[in-house]
Amino acid sequence: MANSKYEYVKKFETDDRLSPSSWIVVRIDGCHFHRFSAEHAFAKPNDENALNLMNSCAVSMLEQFPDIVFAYGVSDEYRYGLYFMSLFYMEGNYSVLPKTGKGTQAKDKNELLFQQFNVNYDKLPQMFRKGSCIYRKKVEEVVKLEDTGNPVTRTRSKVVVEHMDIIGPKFWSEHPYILKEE
Ligand code: DGT
Ligand code: MG
Ligand code: MG
Ligand code: MG
Ligand code: MG
Repeated sequence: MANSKYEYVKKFETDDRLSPSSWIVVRIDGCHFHRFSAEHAFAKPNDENALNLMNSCAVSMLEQFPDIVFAYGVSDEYRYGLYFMSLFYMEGNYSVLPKTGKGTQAKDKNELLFQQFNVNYDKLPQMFRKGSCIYRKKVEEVVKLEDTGNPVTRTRSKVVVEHMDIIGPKFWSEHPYILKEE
């Protein structure tokens, strides 16, 4: 990013304190992943095995660290969303990013994808199109059957990997418990 046209993003970094109700998102990006993927002959533009491996790592992260409530992976990067923690409250840089991006010109990108890789975006697997989301899903589990045959269930949290749209409100209204503190 240094000395590139994305240098301007630095301007959004400040070392002021976070307001107490801010979410913390840690972004981890593969270093020189372009070179790494060439050296290891990764499939272009998406290598399914590599993405699955990154997803497995992210699942382990959620299993080990209860403070991570949501993870989103795309390309060589993963973002981990944490409940606000007093430990990080005092230090670190953060960016307050403008809410609207420059128009994404999805049509142009799809055209480029088709020309360069002969890939039809609409026919790609969901993982390549939407990225990967890791979160704790509430699932009903049958623990035993009563004498009458009625199942006794309990709600359990299971770390899952899904590839769905998280930009719209649908997912969030269906899973309100993700962003609520226990
Ligand atoms: P950086 O982050 O500044 O050290 O540089 P890079 O090379 O990691 O570049 P970045 O993070 O801006 O962009 C990710 C690069 O990794 C980009 O060149 C596309 C490549 N890449 C990501 N996922 C895949 C994949 O599944 N297969 C292949 N062949 N390349 C991938
Ligand atoms: Mg980069
Ligand atoms: Mg970089
Ligand atoms: Mg990278
Ligand atoms: Mg990247």
